[in-house]
Amino acid sequence: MKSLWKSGALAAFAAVIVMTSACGGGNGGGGNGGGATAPAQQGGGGNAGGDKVVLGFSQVGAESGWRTANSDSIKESAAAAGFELKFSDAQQKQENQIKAIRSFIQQKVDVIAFSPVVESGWDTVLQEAKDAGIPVILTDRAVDSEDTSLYETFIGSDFVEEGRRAGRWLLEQFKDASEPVNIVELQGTTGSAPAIDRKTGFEEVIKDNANLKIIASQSGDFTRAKGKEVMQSFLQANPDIDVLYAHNDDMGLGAIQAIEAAGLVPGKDIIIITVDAVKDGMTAAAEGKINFIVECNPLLGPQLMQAVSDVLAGKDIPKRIVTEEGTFTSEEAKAALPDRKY
Ligand code: GYE
Repeated sequence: MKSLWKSGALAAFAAVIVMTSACGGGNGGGGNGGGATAPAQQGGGGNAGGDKVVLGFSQVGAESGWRTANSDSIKESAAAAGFELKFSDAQQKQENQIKAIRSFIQQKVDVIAFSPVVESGWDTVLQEAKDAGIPVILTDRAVDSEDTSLYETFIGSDFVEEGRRAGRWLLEQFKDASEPVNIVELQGTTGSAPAIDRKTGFEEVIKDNANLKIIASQSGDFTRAKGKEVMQSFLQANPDIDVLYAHNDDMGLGAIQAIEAAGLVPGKDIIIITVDAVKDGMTAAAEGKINFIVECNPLLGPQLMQAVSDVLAGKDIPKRIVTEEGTFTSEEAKAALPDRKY
């Protein structure tokens, strides 16, 4: 099955090599520059002759600042690589992603890439892509399919490690605590890889100190509005919250509004840890409202385009490509903010 699509896509790939080298760029080239405006989406299917590589991409949605930066990176990098991008927004619904993937299969795109909103339930549609001879690349979020031959590679962060980073910082902050530290947790989208893994990694580390207790944990669906709403209910039910761990900046920013509305000072009365490190999160950290941010890099476009090229060229690529990232305290956020691209 593999060799079928590999040979079929070879001519298109040769064209790409010429185009990228003519631009003098390669994929890391000027894709994600700060003030650059996102290029217009490549249009619908004028390339039936196969002169360009056609990439179908099914995005999760537009739920957060991270997602916006991720979508921009993919659009910019596809344009820089000379690919025709068919971009589809699933509005956080798995059924929409499945529809989009089926439509890409029908359109006979060269490669399908997607960021799966949740981990489970992909085997059937992935098998359909495989049967059609179309390679699939996962970006950002993982699937739990046992048959890993259903996709070429998974490019994205190590979410368990992100959770551990959040936990390690907290453990260190409260290493001398002799009283219970009450933690509330805003989880990401239920069933999504980052929500599952960020919880797992965090819990794994904080269990070393029996005083660190998660007293409430609920999904805020990775959005600001839900983060605010759930934090309001946390505050009503629990008079004594010491720490908020939010699985992304946006939920943390929504929660900050709820904390301020309750007459409390975010970052002081309640210690706040988030994940992502997008501009709005970093700004809140620089202001001292968020105490610690674990970085999750959304700029996956260049790596994705490279993987598309490699797969079509028949190269063996690693089954897992992990994004490198760090962490920021308030002070570090202040220093990093002026150069932040997203
Ligand atoms: O952290 C969150 C977004 O899957 C890593 O999704 C991504 C997460 C990110 O909505 O802000």
